Amino acid sequence: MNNTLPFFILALSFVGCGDKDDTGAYECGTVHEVTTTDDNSDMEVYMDFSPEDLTIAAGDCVNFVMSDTHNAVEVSQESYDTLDATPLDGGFEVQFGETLEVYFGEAGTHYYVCQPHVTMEMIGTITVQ
Ligand SMILES: [Cu+2]
Repeated sequence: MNNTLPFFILALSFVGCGDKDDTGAYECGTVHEVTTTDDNSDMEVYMDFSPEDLTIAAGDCVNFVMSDTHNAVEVSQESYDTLDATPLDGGFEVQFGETLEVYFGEAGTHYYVCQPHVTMEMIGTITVQ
């Protein structure tokens, strides 16, 4: 078992500017979860993040659990509004089949999309209060 890998993943995952503990890692307040499904028997469910819109407190984390056919890529509000999948510079990116905990340290709204399904309105928001 390679013990350094989880720390490597954590180091890559934080996009906010929050408090660091002694090890240099961010400490999450509440950890929320956003999931997707690969079961396309109900396309309404398949084409959605669950939950689609999430409100959290500053300092919380969101654990994105992406199934194999979806990703979650942060975009600008303009891209979100126009169903455009261009990644936001410095934004978070959760790859297909990846589980990634993302830290949100500051108030604001983050917009993200599933790139292959953005035109089917597979989009979501994280509102940090
Ligand atoms: Cu998708």
